[in-house]
Amino acid sequence: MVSLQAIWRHPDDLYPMVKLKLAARRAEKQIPAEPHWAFCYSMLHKVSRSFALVIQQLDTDLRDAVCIFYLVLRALDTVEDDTSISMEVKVPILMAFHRHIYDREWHFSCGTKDYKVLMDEFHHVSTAFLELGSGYQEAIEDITMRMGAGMAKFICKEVETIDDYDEYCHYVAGLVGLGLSKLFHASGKEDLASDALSNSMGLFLQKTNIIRDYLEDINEIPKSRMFWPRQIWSKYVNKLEDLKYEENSVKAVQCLNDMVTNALVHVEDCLKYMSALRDPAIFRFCAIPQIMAIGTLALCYNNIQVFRGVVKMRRGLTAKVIDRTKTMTDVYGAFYDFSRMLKSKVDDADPNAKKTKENLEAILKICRDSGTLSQRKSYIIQSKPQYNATLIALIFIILALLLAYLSATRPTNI
Ligand code: D61
Ligand code: MG
Repeated sequence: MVSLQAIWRHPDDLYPMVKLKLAARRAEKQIPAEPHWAFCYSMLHKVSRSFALVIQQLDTDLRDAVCIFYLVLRALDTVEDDTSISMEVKVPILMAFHRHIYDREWHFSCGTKDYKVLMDEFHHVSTAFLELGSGYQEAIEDITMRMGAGMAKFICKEVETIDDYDEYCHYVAGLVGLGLSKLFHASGKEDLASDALSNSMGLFLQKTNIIRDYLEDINEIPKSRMFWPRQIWSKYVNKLEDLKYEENSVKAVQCLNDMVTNALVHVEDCLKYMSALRDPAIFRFCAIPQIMAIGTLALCYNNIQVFRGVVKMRRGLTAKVIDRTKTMTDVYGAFYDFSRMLKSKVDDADPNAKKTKENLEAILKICRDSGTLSQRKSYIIQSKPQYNATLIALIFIILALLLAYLSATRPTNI
């Protein structure tokens, strides 16, 4: 639940949050009638972290393909992530997964909670997959095959170098970018984007996740999962887990800032990719997660909390991003705002300060050169709340309703 205090601090979050809540409720009600599609869409809402909402607003046939693409890869990832399956069992499943999606009889039980339901009832996903157009099916099969092989390779191998890190992120997220570009092209709505730009879209999102999820991944039971490359963390500590101990706070934050600086390299490609999109729904689908990522990086940079608990963007700020992202002007504006916020956090004593500032300057320049910055409403998070007329009116309406409700339910023992 959102607290009254949060609304009081950021009153202009309220309207986009209510709007988002209503849109989410509407989306959940629009579950199709056929049981396999009903299963797929209700599963999408349960297992996707934030992607369900953006997938839901695509047009019908592309939406079905992206929904199945998501569920197939989420199932593959559930196999990868289940640390209780032995290597001997896991590797052959990952390698053959692209063939299992054609087989309505196949299933493999693993994962927990909603993920377990997805795996146990996977036949609904295969049934829906078999109803997609062949262009969509081929793209999904190809990416599933390559991702499965890549995940298998990293089951027996640690992320040592920055090249390993880029390679692992290519398998689990860059390939999603390549697959989505193929699906967009197959829908007839977009030109085919280059593999390099599509890959960067995935790398930027995945690296942001890996940075933000340090603590969750290191504390994973029965075995911690480590994706931060040794080539980076070994400059600061002897063991990756040492970053979470209080005595290493200074080193931990420096290492974190190094990781953020590395992720920022992909922004230029991402902006290029998004600027070439034509369809408004596809554009929003791509742009919203990217803006959330740069916002998350701005929040994580120089922030020791990454090693202590969960660092996430405010729900209200997320709602605002979803509400305001419509055109490339909005994207340049958001990247500009969050990059400036990040730049203001750079301390000259940080070992990578110069590199970080260079990367940020390059992003700020692209945004400025777009010539569109003056047309937008700034995201820069106001330090003092502004109580406008709408809010005051709203408070009066709520008070009036409350009063009416109370007087109607009051016992009438006069
Ligand atoms: C445009 C729009 C969305 C895009 C894109 C371009 C390019 C790439 C991506 C989305 C993928 C970004 C993945 C970032 C989140 N990372 C994960 O979920 C990790 O799992 C990776 C393997 C499964 C990928 C499944 C996926 C994700 C998003 C999709 C999609 C498929 C299909 C369509 C649309 C979006 C991560 O998961 C666990 C966690 O986040 O805690 C992991 O295991 O590392
Ligand atoms: Mg995984």
